[in-house]
Amino acid sequence: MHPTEEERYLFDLRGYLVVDDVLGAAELEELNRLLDAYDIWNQTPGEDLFFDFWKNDERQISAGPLHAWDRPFRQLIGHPRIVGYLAEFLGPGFRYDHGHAMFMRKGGTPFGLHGGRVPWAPAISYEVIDGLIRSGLMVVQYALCDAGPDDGGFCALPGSHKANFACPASFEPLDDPGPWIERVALRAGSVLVFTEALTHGTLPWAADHERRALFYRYAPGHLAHVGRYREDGREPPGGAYPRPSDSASDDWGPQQRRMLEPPYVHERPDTVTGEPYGPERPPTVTGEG
Ligand SMILES: O=C(O)CCC(=O)C(=O)O
Repeated sequence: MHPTEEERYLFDLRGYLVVDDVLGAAELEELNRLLDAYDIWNQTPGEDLFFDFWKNDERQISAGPLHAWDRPFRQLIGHPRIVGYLAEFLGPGFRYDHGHAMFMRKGGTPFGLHGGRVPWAPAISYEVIDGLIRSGLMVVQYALCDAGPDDGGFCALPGSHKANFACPASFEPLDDPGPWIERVALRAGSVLVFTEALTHGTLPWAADHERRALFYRYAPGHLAHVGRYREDGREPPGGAYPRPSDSASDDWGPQQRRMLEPPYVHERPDTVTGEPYGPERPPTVTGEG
C-alpha cells in the first residue's frame, strides 16, 4: 500500500507516521509466543549461536538479527502493507539493511536523543526533490504490545528531520523530558515508520507490562548502514546486512529476495516490481546557452 496524500503530508511534516492495525491478533500472538520461547532475558550475551545481544541494563535488551529468526519475523521484512511506504520514502531500489527486537521492563533506562539533520550526515539525510521524498535510513517499528502515552518508549522532536540548527545538548537526556518532546503512543499491531534523520530517542519504560518492539531498517539501494557479510550468520558488533545465502531460504518470495540484495546501483531492479527503473535523477533542463 502506498501512502495516501494525507500520510505523505504528515510524514514530510513530522518525520514519522503511524500505520494502525498492520498485525492482527493471531500474528501478534504467534510473534509473542516465539519471543517467549526464545527466553531472551535468560540468554547470555556472546554465548549463544542464534542471538546477538546488546544488553543496555538489566531491564533493557536489544537482540537480533531479525532476518535469521523464525519465519514470522523474516516475513515481516516484506510486509505488503509496508513496502509501498518504503518505495515512496527511499526510492524504487530500496533494500533491507538490518533489524533487531527491543525488550524493556519497568524502569528500563532511556536512550538519549539522536539522529537529526544537523550536523549533516549524508547516510541519514532527508530530502524532498521534485516532489520525491528520499531518506537515507528508514525504520519500521512493529509494536508487539500497547505503548500508551505515559508508558515510555519511542519519542521524537517532530519536524527535526528538517531542522537548520543542531539539537541543543541540554535536550538530549530523556530522564526528565521537556514539553518539546512528543511521546508517540502505539497500539499493539501498529507500525511506526520514521526517518532516522528525525531527532528521536527512547523514554524510560514506565508500564508494568514488558515493552516488545521489532525494528526493521531499510536503506536506498546504493547504501548499506551496517557492516560486512559474516559467513557464520551472526552480526558483528554494530550489525551486518544479510548475506546472499540468507535470501535462498524457501520462504523468501522474489520481492523479498530483491529487498535482501546487497547495495549496488548499476541495473538494480525496482524492488517492488522487479522491472528496470533507470537512473534516479531529477529531470535535466536543456536549452541554448
Ligand atoms: O523506539 C525507540 O525506543 C527508539 C528507537 C531508536 O532510537 C532507533 O530505532 O533509532
